[in-house]
Amino acid sequence: MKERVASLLEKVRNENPLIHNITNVVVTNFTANGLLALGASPVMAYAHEEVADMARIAGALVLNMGTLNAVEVEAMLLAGKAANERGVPVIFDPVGAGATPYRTEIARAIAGTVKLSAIRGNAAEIANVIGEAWAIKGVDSTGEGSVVELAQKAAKRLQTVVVVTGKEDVVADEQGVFIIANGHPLLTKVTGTGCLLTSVIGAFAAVETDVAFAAAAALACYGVAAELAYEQAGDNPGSFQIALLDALAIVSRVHVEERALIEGMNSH
Ligand code: ATP
Ligand code: TZP
Ligand code: MG
Ligand code: MG
Repeated sequence: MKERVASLLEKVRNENPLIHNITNVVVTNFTANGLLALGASPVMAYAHEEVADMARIAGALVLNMGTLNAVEVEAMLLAGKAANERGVPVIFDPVGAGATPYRTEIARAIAGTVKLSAIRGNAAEIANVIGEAWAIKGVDSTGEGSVVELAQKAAKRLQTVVVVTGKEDVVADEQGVFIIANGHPLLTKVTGTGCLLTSVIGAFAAVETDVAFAAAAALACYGVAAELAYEQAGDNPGSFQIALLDALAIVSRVHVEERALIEGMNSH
C-alpha cells in the first residue's frame, strides 16, 4: 500500500492538477503556497460570474466555509453545480460546523445540495453536519468518542467519503476504513493546517478516481511532511509553518515508504 501512496504523490507532481479553491480569508495564501509546494496548481476564484467556468476546468473543486457569508455560499453552490455536471471531484471542509446555527445550517445545505466526493473535518464538525452531538469551540474540536464509528455513520448518511482528522485520521466510505497515524501535534498550533490538508486531498482526488484511497494517501503524505517539518523547525510554530511548506515540496517516495503509517480495512 505504501508504494501505491508514493506513486500517487508522484502522479500529483507529474500532472500538476489545477485546484479551484473557494476558501476562507485566514488561510488563502497558506493554502495556495502549500498546493504549489506539493506540486499542484492553485487558483482562488469567487465571483459568481466566473466560478462555474473555473470549476469546469479544474481537476478538483475545494469548498471551505471558514469565513462564510451569503455571497460566498452562493458562489460555492454555483461552482459545485458546475463541477458536478462536469464530473469534477468536489471536496468540502465544513469549518466550524456546530459553532453557530448559521454554520451548521449552511454545512448541511452544501452537503445536501452539492454531490460531494469527500468531506473533511475534525470530529466535532463531521458530527454536527450529520446531527450528532459533539463539543466544538470556535473552529476547534474538543470532543471525544469513537471516531471510526462516527466516520462510518457519516459516510453512510452523506453517501460520500468522510475524512475525520485529529491525532489519528480516519477515512471511511461504504466499502471500509483507512486509519492514518502520521502527523505532529504542532499542526494544531498553526492555523490553516486542516484547510490546506483539505485542498491537498483535492489534489490527490484530481488524479485518482478511488477517492477514499486518494484521501488516505494525501493524509499519509501530509502527515509525513509534518514530521519532516518538525525535524527542521522544532517546537516553534512560526518556523514550523514555513518548514511544512518546504517539507511538502521535498517529501518523497523514500520518505513515504519509510514512514507512512497507513492501515486499510477494506476492499480498496
Ligand atoms: P482543528 O480545528 O480541530 O485543529 P483542523 O481543521 O485544523 O481541526 P486537524 O484535525 O487539526 O484539522 O487536522 C489537520 C492535520 O493535523 C491532520 O493532518 C491531522 O492528522 C493533524 N493532527 C491534528 N491533531 C494532531 C495530533 N494531536 N497529533 C498529530 N497530528 C495531528
Ligand atoms: N477562523 C475561521 S476560519 C479559520 C479560523 C481561525 C481557519 C481554520 O483553519 P484550520 O485549518 O481549521 O485550523
Ligand atoms: Mg488543526
Ligand atoms: Mg479546520
